[in-house]
Amino acid sequence: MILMKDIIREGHPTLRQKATELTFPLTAEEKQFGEDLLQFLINSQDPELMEKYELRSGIGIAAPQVNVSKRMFALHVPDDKGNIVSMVVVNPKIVSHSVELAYLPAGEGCLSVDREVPGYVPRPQRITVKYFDLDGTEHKVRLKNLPAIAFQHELDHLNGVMFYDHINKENPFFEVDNSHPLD
Ligand code: K1U
Ligand code: NI
Repeated sequence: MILMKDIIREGHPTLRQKATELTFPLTAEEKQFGEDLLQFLINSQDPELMEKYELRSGIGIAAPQVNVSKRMFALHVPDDKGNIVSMVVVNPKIVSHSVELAYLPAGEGCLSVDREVPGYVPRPQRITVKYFDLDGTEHKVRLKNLPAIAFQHELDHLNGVMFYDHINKENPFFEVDNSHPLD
């Protein structure tokens, strides 16, 4: 079971590395690790388990955050209708994205960052992605709004990018062209 003590924090070099692709079939350990990533998110969103294990709530977690530099992450995030988008993602690619950008008005947080970093993180509002699941089946899906933002936040972790790299240094609340807040 993944706990907060297993999550590395900013300053750790793994968070700045480009993670390596996985090869299929995955090993039993790699599959179990993917399931553990998703279970962490489910546990972290359960008020009782969150308190019992002192978890910070998360909608995504990437393998490098657990010091595993492989291209895998999990999402467990509500869409606009309140349906949960729950997936373990291996070797993801964004195949296309909207010109329109969206940002969370309260900014982004990160399980690897133990401080508030104010500012907007504008990202494409809609993305079409390809990825493999733990069984090696390829998927092509469209995501928008919060699931799209979360997917991009986690994909950034696989490329050594932190959310605050996207914040305008001079004016953290600068509204770039084509961008609007998500409600
Ligand atoms: O990758 C991480 O560190 C987790 C992070 C991912 C994230 C994606 C997109 C925007 C912000 C953050 C989090 O999950 S922080 C917690 C969070 O945003 C949240 C938790 C529970 C409910 C709603 C949001
Ligand atoms: Ni993060």
